[in-house]
Amino acid sequence: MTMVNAASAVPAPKKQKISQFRRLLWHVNRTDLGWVTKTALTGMQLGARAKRIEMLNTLPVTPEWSEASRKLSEDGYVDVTSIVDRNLAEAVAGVADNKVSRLDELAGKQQLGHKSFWVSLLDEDLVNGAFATDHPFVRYALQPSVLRIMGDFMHELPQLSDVLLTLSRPTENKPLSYSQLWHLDHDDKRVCKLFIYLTDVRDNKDGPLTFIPAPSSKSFRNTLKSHMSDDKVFSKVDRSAVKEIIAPRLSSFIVNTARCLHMGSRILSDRTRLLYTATYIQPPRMYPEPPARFRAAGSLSEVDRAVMRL
Ligand SMILES: O=C(O)CCC(=O)C(=O)O
Repeated sequence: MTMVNAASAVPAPKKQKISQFRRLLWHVNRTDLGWVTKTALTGMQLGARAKRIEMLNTLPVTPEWSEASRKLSEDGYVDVTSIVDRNLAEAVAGVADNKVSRLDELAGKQQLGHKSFWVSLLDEDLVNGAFATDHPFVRYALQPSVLRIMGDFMHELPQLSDVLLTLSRPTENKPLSYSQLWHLDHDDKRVCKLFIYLTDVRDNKDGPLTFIPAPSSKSFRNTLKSHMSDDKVFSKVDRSAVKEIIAPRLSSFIVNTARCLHMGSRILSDRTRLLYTATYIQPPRMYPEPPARFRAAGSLSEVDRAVMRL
């Protein structure tokens, strides 16, 4: 008698095979093998890359910014509080404070997604999901110092992917989830985030952004598991490697979140934490471009347009 395996008797539909292939590619791209994909994509757009290098070189440079870029490359993070434009940071904080003062009204309108401990407060500023380029959140992300520091690290003008305001609140006795667990960002192969604390982060009850510098995070680079518990992480890395960013309101820092294992928003008691985040990647993007996140308003330089793909 011939036995036929039910699974092999019916051929898998073509579509299913494609999606399995995509899933596999997605996993592979998260590991160091993803550099093969990235290099191939970059190779197909060498002209665009040359132009982005040229544009990076038109930006001003100072010894302090070069040192910050060196630190970002070596350690995976750098404090830029003394480098960034304080007035722009104040403008970001002004927008954020206004949103928080209307929290109940805004939270009521929002459809809370899976990250119920994060309330996104900027929805009302978007038109078709896009920010105007003269919005303080966008202007902060376009500062020449930031573009230069990140660009020197990426060896070309970075691409601004998103800007975000998040209010983190206590999750009481719920198990830790999503960004409260240790993870690497896999938006692309090179991802850096620019943060501003918009409330004081005085101790660990305020849920500081917490990370492990790039050299000590190395052993997690090819881990397929996306979010990890403390136990899992500390079975491989000594706790002394951990950096908690305890810093006052308007502190600003850049973290290479693709290379530094990180987590945060573990808010305790009655605390809340307000955080600005701008996400940058090294182009060309590995995955299909999402819908436009920025819409032109006011005058824009060639560099600004290239950074936002406008
Ligand atoms: O809430 C936090 O501090 C973590 C943020 C985070 O994981 C991220 O922006 O990738």
